[in-house]
Amino acid sequence: MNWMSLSEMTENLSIEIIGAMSAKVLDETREILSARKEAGEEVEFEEADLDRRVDPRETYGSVGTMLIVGLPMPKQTRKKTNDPMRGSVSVFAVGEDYHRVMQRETNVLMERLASRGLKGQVQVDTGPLLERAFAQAAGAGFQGKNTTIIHPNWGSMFFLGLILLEGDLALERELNEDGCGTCMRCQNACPTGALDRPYRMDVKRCLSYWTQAKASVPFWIRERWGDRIYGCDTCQRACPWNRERMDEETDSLWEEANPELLAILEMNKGEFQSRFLHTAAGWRGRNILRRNALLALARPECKAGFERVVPVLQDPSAMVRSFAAWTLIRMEPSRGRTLILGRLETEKDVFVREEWTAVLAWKSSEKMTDC
Ligand code: B12
Ligand code: SF4
Ligand code: SF4
Repeated sequence: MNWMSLSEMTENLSIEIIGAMSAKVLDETREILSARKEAGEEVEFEEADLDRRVDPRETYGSVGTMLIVGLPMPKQTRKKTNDPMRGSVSVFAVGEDYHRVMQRETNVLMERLASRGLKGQVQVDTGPLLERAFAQAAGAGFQGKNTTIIHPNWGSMFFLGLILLEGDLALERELNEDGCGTCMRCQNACPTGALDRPYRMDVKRCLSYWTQAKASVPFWIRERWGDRIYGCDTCQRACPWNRERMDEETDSLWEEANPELLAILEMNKGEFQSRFLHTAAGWRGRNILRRNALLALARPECKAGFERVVPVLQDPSAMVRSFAAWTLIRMEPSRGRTLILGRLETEKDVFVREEWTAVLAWKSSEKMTDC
């Protein structure tokens, strides 16, 4: 089968086959991963076994050919509202969860491939293989300085999936050249310095990571949180390759992408399920999104919400309760401090007491420290 007949197999689907290569181990990438591991730069969402991340046969057995599929993210207006009481959900997490869309579409593709006698398996996001590294190796795009894979038609606004076929079809695509040149827009736009070194990301400085992490969020990260509810698009919005995908006039997903912060904070389990469970923003659970709403509300311009945050000091979740002090003090420093000092006397949970005490002692720092 040649490249032409292969790419026709996604007719009438939203996915496209954007790269292909004979299966191989990515030795250079393994070295990079090993150096990151030694430097303690890994995070909990990453596969710990390095061989499984760079060797397709470690997990998927007999693999001869790797196809890279791309699914474009929804095109939408990202014209921000001036309303400070609304937050932002990243483009990748609005609409139907991409894992589901990709699964549905790749199932159809797999059936079509099977009708030509080809057998294989699919990986989308949650598998061990490093999708961006294979996408680059297979010529599906180039890796930008913000570390995303950039495709000539979609910029970086697309999801990746891998199809691991038995048998070597000897399909190779030309490697895409680096398309960044002297540009540094993403690096300059990143609010936390996570892209200080081009083509590398310091994950523990990345706000997208912190919107998903369950650990306590460092104060200097909280200060740079902005209005984020889930994910971060800043280094992608800054990228000239994404200009077209960001300029649409209509947006059916606007409400979902710009939710009212207090509504997220106050949502019950049923509301969480109907609002988020079908999206990619739901997997960390309701309280992580409520915590993120607290961090997004922690700005003086949100002080109209002060009275509605006060009851959260008695929330059943100690984690959520612990963050409410930060929000109230950032909204209205003097009123917030007096309130928290009073509540400290009756708060029983040691973890919450420690968090509130640290917030009371906190002084604004411009310095970005290690996490
Ligand atoms: C864990 C994870 C995250 C983590 C950590 C990401 C990271 N950099 O490590 C967090 C939560 C932060 C995250 C954020 C995002 N993610 Co994510 N994430 C993943 C996941 C599950 C694994 C990635 C991983 O293990 N990374 C580890 C590092 C080592 O990989 P890497 O950054 O690609 O590293 C390469 C280069 O940076 C470079 N490099 C790294 N260190 C060094 C050091 C030296 C010396 C050198 C020379 C080079 C170098 O070489 C590496 C190999 O090519 C993948 C899916 C998958 N299974 O692969 C999705 C994935 C990468 N994420 C994706 C998306 C969409 C995002 C977000 C855009 C979501 C958002 N809007 O918030 C952001 C991206 C922000 C950004 N600028 O990259 C897409 C990327 C699509 C694309 N077009 O590129 C993927 C592929 C999911 C998918 N199936 O579509 N993600
Ligand atoms: S996703 Fe946000 S915080 Fe992370 S590297 Fe990009 S701009 Fe920086
Ligand atoms: S903003 Fe510029 S440097 Fe960053 S990924 Fe895009 S083209 Fe490359």
